[in-house]
Amino acid sequence: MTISNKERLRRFFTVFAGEDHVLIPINADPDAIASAMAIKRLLWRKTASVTISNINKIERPDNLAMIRLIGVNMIAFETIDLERFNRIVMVDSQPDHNVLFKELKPDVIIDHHPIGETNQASFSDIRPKYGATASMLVEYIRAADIKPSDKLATGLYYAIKIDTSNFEQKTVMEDLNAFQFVFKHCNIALARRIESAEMRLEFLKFFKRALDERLIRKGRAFAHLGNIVNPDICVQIADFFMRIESINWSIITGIYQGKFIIILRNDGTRKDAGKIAKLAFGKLGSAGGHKSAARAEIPIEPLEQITKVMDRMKILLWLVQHIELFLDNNKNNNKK
Ligand SMILES: [Mn+2]
Repeated sequence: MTISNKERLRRFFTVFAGEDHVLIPINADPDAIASAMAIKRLLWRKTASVTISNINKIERPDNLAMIRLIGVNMIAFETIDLERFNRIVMVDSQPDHNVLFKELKPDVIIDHHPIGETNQASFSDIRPKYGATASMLVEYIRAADIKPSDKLATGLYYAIKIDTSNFEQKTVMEDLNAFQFVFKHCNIALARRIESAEMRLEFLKFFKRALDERLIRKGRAFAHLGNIVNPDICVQIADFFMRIESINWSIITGIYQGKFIIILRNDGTRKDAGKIAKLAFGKLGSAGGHKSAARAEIPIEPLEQITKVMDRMKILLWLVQHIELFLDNNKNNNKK
């Protein structure tokens, strides 16, 4: 039994009355943020107030840029007085996704994750085949004959791109249709700015360290960043070295939450980063990946038996010696 988008929208609206104060608690990522914005737009002038509240601390640079550039107003969940609200709308999540959500009794759930425990929401629209909740919300916006503002459209555009990994992951025709619609209304310059905001100011000192302390041997770039604030920085620096024409491998490490993080990248020609990571580090910790990108994580404790983990130069030299065995081996095998 399928229902039309107009009928869905009608049922959604029946949940709300003019005096309602609506709370949208989200686990803030682009899909949840854009979906919450769409709900706010749908309920504009239909309820007394709509408040978006993030349960998580937002750290990813692109998410921060999205919030700032699109102008999303969000209130941290811990400062929210739940008594003030008589309606709860959950988007891109279900109550069993989070302990904080479990306490809430949502009146509306709109989500694309697999259907969890039976929920008591008076309106529930869960379509797991969709790549993004934002695509579902685009259908509501269209059914309501709303022309989205360029900021809302840009948010939805970015959400669909992120959740489908540029349509490389789970995507249905409906996602493409939704994308095509928001594309017409979005501000591409704004979207580009959000997408390119991958760096945080405090990352720059790690770039400096990587450039100062890098080792380059046989077209392979190595750098150890020491204690890092976020493993993303290793990924960014590894990708950065791969942009140098003469570099064909880049292996960047750092220490994060008691683990030695190793990020491997290569130029994708007759190389297998995932295999190298498993061979070199699989016995010491966890390792895996694809042909051109891989990652390994080794607990610090066993590593301390092998080398001086806190001595940046020592651990870098250990890493280079250790992995070169496998890299050189792999090279010879491929030549045969
Ligand atoms: Mn999502």
